Amino acid sequence: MPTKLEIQKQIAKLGDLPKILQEAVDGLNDEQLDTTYREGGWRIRQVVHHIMDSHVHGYIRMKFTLTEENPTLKPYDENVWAKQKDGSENPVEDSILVLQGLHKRWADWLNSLIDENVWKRPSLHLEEGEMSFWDLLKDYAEHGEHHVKQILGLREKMNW
Ligand code: NI
Repeated sequence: MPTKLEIQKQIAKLGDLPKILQEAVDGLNDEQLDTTYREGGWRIRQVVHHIMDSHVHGYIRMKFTLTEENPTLKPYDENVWAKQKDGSENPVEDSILVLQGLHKRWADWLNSLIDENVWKRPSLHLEEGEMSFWDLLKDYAEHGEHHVKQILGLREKMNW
């Protein structure tokens, strides 16, 4: 099981995501936002909306894992979600606004958990198998960072 410090580090990373995401897209125009981060990949705009789609699930999944016994985590088809109008055409600010509120609640909630045993609580992910409450935190903290790196990588490559 992780140390208190490791847990605090991941919660802090989760809490910082909206800010670093906002910085990553700062100053990009619509044409730039509609550029794919790699050939055949999602456009930057879709990546931002995908983070929101994913992290709304993440928050709910962690809530269920804490409040129910070994819940099955409902999967969703992220590519289909990324093709929906709101996930592919809306301003990125729509999702960043949600993420600002969501991640504040998420990090505040996780910081309020005192019982160390909560981090071992299990859930069932249909593709990944058993996942603990700690696995979920780590995965979502790293997930946001991973996509921010894709955006920053494109900006560097394009010299934006
Ligand atoms: Ni993703």
